[in-house]
Amino acid sequence: MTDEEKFRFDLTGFLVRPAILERAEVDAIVDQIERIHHNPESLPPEHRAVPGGPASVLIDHPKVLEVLHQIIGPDVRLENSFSVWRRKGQEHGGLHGGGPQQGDPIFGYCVNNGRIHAGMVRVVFELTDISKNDGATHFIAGSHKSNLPMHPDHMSLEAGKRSPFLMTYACPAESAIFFTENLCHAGPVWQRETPRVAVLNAYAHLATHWHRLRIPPEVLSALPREKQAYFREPWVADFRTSPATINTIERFVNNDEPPVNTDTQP
Ligand SMILES: O=C(O)CCC(=O)C(=O)O
Ligand SMILES: [Fe+2]
Repeated sequence: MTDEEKFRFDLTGFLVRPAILERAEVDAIVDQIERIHHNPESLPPEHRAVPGGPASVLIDHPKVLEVLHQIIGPDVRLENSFSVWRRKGQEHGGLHGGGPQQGDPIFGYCVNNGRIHAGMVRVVFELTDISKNDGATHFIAGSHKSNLPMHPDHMSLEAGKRSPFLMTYACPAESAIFFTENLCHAGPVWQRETPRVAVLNAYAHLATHWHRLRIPPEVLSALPREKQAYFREPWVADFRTSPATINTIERFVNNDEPPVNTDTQP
C-alpha cells in the first residue's frame, strides 16, 4: 500500500485499486454469479454461493490482503460474502452508517502512531466496468471520522439534494474498492441497462465476528484449507499451552480443526 493510498483511505474512508484481477478470473466469476442468481442447478453445490468456486480467488487475493493487513492488522478473517446481480432500477439501499462510532470495536476507525486501525472493512469487487453515473456504491467522504451523527441535509441521493461530500468512483471491471464500515455509504438505484455484477466481502480483525455466518457448509468445506483459514474460529491466543498457542493461518492449515460453524438453523 503506497503512502498516497493510505492518505486517501484515511482522508475519505475508501480506496479504489483498479484492475487487480485477471480478465479470465473475472469472466469465470461473472459466469458463476449469473448461474447463482438464475440457474443454480447448473452449478455443483459447492459453487452455488460465494466465496466458493471461481470466486474463491478473491478470498486471499494478494493485492487485497496487502491493504487489509495495513488497515485492519496482520490477522484478518473473512466474515461475510455475497454476490450482486443488480438490474436497472434495483438498489441495495440509501445512505447508512457513519458518524461517531470511531470507538466501536466492530465498526470503529482510528489512527494511532501512524497506523490505521479499521474495524470491519468491506471490499467490493466490481466485475463490470463502472462509470460515475451507473449507481455503484456511494460514500460520504470523511464520515468515518465524523464526531456528530449524520446530518439529514447530507443523507439524500436525489439529484439536486446530494451532499457536496457524496462521492463514487469509475473503474474497470477487474477492480476492488475498500471501505471502512464506519463510512456512511449507499447502494443506490442501478442506472445502466446492463447489470452490475459484484462480490462484496466483509473482512475484520481475527478476534471479532459480527455477521452470523450463512455460507452453506458444502461451499465452505470444498475450499482449500488455506482459504478455509479465513473462516477459522475468532480468537487470537490459547493460554492452555505455554507459550500460548496463536491462531495463525499456518496452525489452522496444519491441523484438521473445522472452520467456524455455519449454523443453518433459523
Ligand atoms: O450495494 C452496494 O453498493 C452497497 C452495499 C452495502 O451497503 C454494504 O455492503 O454494506
Ligand atoms: Fe452497507
